[in-house]
Amino acid sequence: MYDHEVRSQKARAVGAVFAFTVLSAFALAACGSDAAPAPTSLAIDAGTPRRDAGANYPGDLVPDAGVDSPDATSSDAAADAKMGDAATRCAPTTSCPTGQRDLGTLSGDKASAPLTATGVGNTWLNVRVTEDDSSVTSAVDLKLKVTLTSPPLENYDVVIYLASSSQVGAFECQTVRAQSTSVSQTDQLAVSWPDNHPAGGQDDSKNVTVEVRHASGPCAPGAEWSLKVEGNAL
Ligand SMILES: [Ca+2]
Ligand SMILES: [Ca+2]
Repeated sequence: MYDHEVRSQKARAVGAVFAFTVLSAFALAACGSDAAPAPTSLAIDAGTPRRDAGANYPGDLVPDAGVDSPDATSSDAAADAKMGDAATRCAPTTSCPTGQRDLGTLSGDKASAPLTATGVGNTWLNVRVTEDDSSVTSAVDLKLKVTLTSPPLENYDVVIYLASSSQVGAFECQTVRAQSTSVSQTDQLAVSWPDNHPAGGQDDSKNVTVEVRHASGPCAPGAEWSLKVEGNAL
């Protein structure tokens, strides 16, 4: 009889501990609403981004469902205020034909130093590709190779437009000459155009517009794409 009572007391004690544990778990879950839930998607939405409590995203940033949700870490407050909206971060700060970011000049048919750029979000860039081999006895086509590297968890693509004339002020912004939509971290493509060399010669230098186009990802601050442009290369 005594042993039975002891066993009953033990059983009640175990039951009480179990009930307390379950209730505590519910209570913690209810109190934990300030901590951002695990992200479910990297798609850009129209709402306000938020920081999560982890470090698994660039800049500790995740796209949200439209609700601002700073986490419990007080040092996040300033960063929360700086984040802005994903749609705003991805939006172009440049335009074409005017307002392109000028990359400079490189040679399309002789060795020259590559040009590079980095940035966040959609960007229009221009590079002047010059003809430098003007020999009348040889025809060296002009060539340009473009390599775009997307940062982790972002996918940027690259589109190339070739001006229809060699004039310094001629730009093309609509007729696509080449594009890459690879989902890997690297987009690479090349374009070339012929060296015309009639009697008297002809300058085949052209403006090439490079559009870095956002495909997916939060355009997280500090998560920069990297662009390299090489002349006389395919
Ligand atoms: Ca890509
Ligand atoms: Ca020529």
